[in-house]
Order: sequence, then C-alpha cells, then structure tokens
Amino acid sequence: MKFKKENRLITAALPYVNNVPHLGNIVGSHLPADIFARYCRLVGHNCVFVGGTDEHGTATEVAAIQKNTTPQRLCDFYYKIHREIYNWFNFSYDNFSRTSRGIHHKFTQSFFIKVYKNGFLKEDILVLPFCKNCNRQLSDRYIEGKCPYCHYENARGDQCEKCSKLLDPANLKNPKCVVCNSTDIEFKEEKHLFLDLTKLSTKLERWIKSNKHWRPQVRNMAFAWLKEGLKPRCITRNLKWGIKVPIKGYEDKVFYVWAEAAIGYISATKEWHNKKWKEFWLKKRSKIYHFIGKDNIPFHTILFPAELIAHKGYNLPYNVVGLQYLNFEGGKFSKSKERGVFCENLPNTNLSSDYWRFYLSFTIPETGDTDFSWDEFKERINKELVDNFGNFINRVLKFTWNNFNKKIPLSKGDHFINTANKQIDKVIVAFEKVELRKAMQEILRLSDLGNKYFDKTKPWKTKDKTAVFNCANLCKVLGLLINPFLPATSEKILKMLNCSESNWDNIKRFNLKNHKINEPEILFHKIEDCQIEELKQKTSKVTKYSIEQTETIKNTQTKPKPMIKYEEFQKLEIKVGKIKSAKEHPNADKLLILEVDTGDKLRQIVAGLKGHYKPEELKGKEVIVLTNLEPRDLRGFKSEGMLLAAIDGNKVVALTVDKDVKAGSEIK
Ligand code: B3M
Ligand code: ZN
Repeated sequence: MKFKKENRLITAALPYVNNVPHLGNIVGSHLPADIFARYCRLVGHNCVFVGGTDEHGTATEVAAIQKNTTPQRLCDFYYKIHREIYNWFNFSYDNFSRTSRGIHHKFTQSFFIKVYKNGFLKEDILVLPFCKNCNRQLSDRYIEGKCPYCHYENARGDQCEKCSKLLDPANLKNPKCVVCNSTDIEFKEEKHLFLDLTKLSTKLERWIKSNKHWRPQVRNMAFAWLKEGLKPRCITRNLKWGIKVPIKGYEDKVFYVWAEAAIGYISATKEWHNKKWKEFWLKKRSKIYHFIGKDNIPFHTILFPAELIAHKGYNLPYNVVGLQYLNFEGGKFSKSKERGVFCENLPNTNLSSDYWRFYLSFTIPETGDTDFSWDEFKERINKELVDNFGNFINRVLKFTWNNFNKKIPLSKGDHFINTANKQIDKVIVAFEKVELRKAMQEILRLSDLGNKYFDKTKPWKTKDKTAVFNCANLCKVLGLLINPFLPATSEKILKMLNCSESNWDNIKRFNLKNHKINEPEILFHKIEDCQIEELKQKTSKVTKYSIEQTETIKNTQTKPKPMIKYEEFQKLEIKVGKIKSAKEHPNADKLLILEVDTGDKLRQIVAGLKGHYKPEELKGKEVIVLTNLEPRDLRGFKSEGMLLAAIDGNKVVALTVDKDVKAGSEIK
C-alpha cells in the first residue's frame, strides 16, 4: 500500500516566555503537534515541525518589571527552561526558535513593508490609556478591567481571557493599571498603523468558508468574528521591547506582539533551512497545521491569515487545530494554591516521559475541556498501558524467545491479518483527521485484539506457529503505530524485535518471518497507590525561580574551583551569628536585609534569601557568617559579611548550628 506524500508544516503555539510552561501548554499545543509531526514523518511526508518562544510585548515587560530584571534577561532565562522541559518530553522540534532573534526581526520588518506597499496598512487615530501614577502608556496587558461582553472582571486590554473576544482598552469598564493598580487613567489620542481588515474581509470569508475540514468550534469562532464585521486592527505599539516599525513616522514604535508572533512560524522555518522553507510556505498544495489553544483561534483564523493575504504569495493554514483547556481534578490549576502538576518537577518523578505522554494523550482537549485526574492517571497507566499494551508485547516476545528458539517462526499468517488491518486503517484515519485521542484509542483496541487472539489460540498449549507469527508481527505494527505517542517505547519495541522497519508503506505487511529477535525486557511497571501519593507531592511544588541566583549556580557548577592551601582557608573568619531582624530589600528581587549579632557587633548583612524565607521566619535564627569579607554595597545597602547557605537547584537554605551556641562562636 502506497501513501501519498505531501509537504506538511506543523507548528505549535509559541509560548510566552515570562513563565514556566504549564501542563495546559503541553496538552494544548506542543504534545498534539509533536504527535502529529511524528506521525507525518513516519508516513514519509516531507514534514517540518517548528515552534519557539513568543518573547515580545507587554506580558514580558510586565514580568521583567515584577522580577526586577530586563526583558532580554528574563527571556534568556525562561527560554532555557522551556527548552529543557520540551526536550524532556521528547518533543521533536526541527527548530525551536525565539521571536527576539535577528532573523525574525528582519523577516517581520520586510514582511510589513510589503503589506504597507500593497496598501493594507492605514494610519488612524488610536485612543490609548495612560497611567498618571506610573507615567506609562498602558498597552494590552498593562491594563485590566471588566469585559464589556461577558463582564469578566480581569479582562486584559487586548483580549478577554474568558470569552476570547478581542478588545480595545477603551472598551474596558473600570480599567486599572496592572503595574500600580491605579485607576487614575487618562485616554490620549495618537497616530498608529492599522491592518485594514475591512478591505481583506471578502477574501478572508471565502477562504474560511472553504475550510470545511476544520473542527466545528474553530469554524464557528471564525464565523462569529466575520459576522460581527471586521474593523481595522492596530498593529503598532509604544513599547521599547519589540520589533521596530520600519515605516517613516513610526520609527519610535514597535509591532504589536500578535501582529508579529505568528510570522515567527515563517521565520523559524527559514531559520531551519534557508531554501527548503519555501517548499512549505510558497509551494502550492503544501499543508500547514497550527496547533493552538482556543484563545488563540481569532489570531490564527483571522489576523494572521489576513496578514498573509495582504502580503500575497504565502500559503494560508490548511488546518487550525484549536484546542480547549485542561483542568485539574475538576477545578483550575493554581500556582498560588499549589494545585496542579507543574512541569518543572516531572524529570524528578522516576517515571519516564513516555508514561506522562501516554496519560496526557488522553487529556488532549480536542473537543471540549479535559481534566487531569490522579485516579485516571493511575487507572489508564495500569489498565491500558501496562495490562493491555505492554502486556501484549511482553508476553508475545517472551513466549517467542523462550519457546521458538528466539525466532519469529515462518508462516503465511491467516485471517487475523485482515482483522488487524481493518483496525490499522481506523488508526490511520484518526491520525489523518488529527483526532489524536481517537488514534490512541484505536491503537489500544488493536493491542486488545492481539491479547484476545493470543488467549484464544493458546500458543503455550498448541505451539501454533501461525498464532505466534501473527502476534509477533502485530508487535511490529504496534511498535510503529505507537511511535508518535511513545517514541522511546517504540524504539525499545523495534529493538527487541531486531527490526529496523521504518517504511510506512509496509505498515500492514506481516513480513517478519524466520526472524531472530533480541531478548525482551519489561516495558512498563504498574503504579502503586503509595507512588501516586509521592507523585502528587513532588509534582505540585511550584519552583520560585530567581533569575540572577540561578545564573550564579550555573557558573559555580560549570567551573570547578582550584585547590587552596590550608593557610588560605585559615584566612577566613567564620562565626555563628544570631539574626536580630530581617526585612525585604526595597529594590532587589532576591535580597533580604538582616541585622546579625556576631558577638563583636551587630552587623548589617544583605543576603539572597528573599523568596526562600519570610523575614519573620529568620528572626532569632542562628546562622553562619563569613565576617572578615570586605564590606560590599548591594543595591544601595552595605553588607558587612556573607551569610552562608546551601544551594540545591533553586532551593536556598541558610546554614545553621546543630545545638544552641553563643553568638560569635568561631567555626573552624
Ligand atoms: N504566545 C499565546 C499563548 O502562549 C501566544 C501564542 C502565540 S502563537 C503565534 O497562549
Ligand atoms: Zn469577556
């Protein structure tokens, strides 16, 4: 059977990089995009999977202000964390880029120059809010208020999180500044550039109507937008952090983050390959699939396609796979309440990423919101992954190894192959429709079919060659079909089968005969109740990252220090000190100011403990202080010595003494 090969570009929504990615991002874009991309590669499509971080805009600026750092440093820091988490999940990005990269800036600028020349940008007056207290213009996320449509209290200046409607700050009821909470807001008029959506609406409508294969919720949302009538949308902002507008009279402005972020899909493809990117974006009949959360639907079905139409020449998305939200145990994820599963903890759980990918595949919110539930987590893994899928592979291969001289026997197979093939078709149909949960369920039905067949034919009694041949070949099929979901497991299965089959055109061929296999190993273990308790505890922790601090950790870890002489150690004066008072440093993200009694005097010590201890927790504590360190000025406060602390990843713990001793006692 030959499958038609196509050019397919797969993208996952570019996450904002002002925070650690959450499970909602994982199941709401990266995981389904990765599964689909892996499937497309397996089939042999000419396929590229790109993504990256969405770094500009007010979300980053606000977070940088709150963390007392610059947008660039904040993005550098979180980009690394995002990458690490996606690598851990085994997401197979061909390029995971950043919108702050030069290539994206340049690409966006020339893109909009063309749109401007084509006559789709027009000047207009924008009424912009201005916070009198901060002396700051309040674009997008700098301002919040009540949504005029659904009355949600904390709608942002550019979009309501609840009803997904795109807003203008002037529509918000009771607006307030996000930075200082002031309601003393003044509206000022200013000239800006607008994308003329009105002029583009006929073409846009025709295109949306032609996309009958989109999911109903995506189509409906796009239609609802069209129905309201498209108005010109402002694409410039008065911010510093962003892509400079290369158009006369607007040099002091940057592009609105949503006007340029999706163009990042194109620049990321170009960054991946300077020539081949054109096969996906310019060549006709190439298919572009965007995997995005539902709040991003208007941008991917209206704004971005409108830009592409205005530019001319680029392919419009073939499918906009809009995903719903993930909840946690029937409610919302909450960082402040430590309610949820937080991604940064997953590598410490002793469960490999395939266990997580397996369960999370069931929670991909394809048609409605879904729920992460620990009971379901355990049940799905134990019953479906271990008892059904894993068990089939293990029992068949073990049986072959032990009873058939480590070889898949020679046979032609029988009617079972037809039954299996029908089921394989169902898996493929589901994949093609991007119904990934269904694809997973059909795969599990196939292994279940295998289990039932094995039980029925009882090869341990009959030593029936055909039954063993059928089952072992089905292991190959399953090993391939499961690859998009569980890539590491797929590799293990094929290795045990001593099989390097990667030709999808052979997916239905039971072609391993008289074939030596490798020693089978158990694929998965069941999860016990006590393990669930441990998992709950480990995964609900919210790591409080401190940007500067993690950078110092990295430095000390990468450079081992040279040996020192005992005399050099003796130069250090280390004493026990008693903390008399502690308060927060007024303008540093991570510092506390302590008064410490070290026997000789009361010293002021500035220590990087903010976020790790509350000031009141520290009062009275006996700590260890390096007292003969030259005094230093730490952001305007003198520090007379250094408090010693242990650093474990992102945890900072002050050293203390085992038993009560007098302040000033020496450490030797
Ligand atoms: N950064 C929104 C989000 O992370 C936005 C997606 C951009 S896709 C071009 O949900
Ligand atoms: Zn609303």
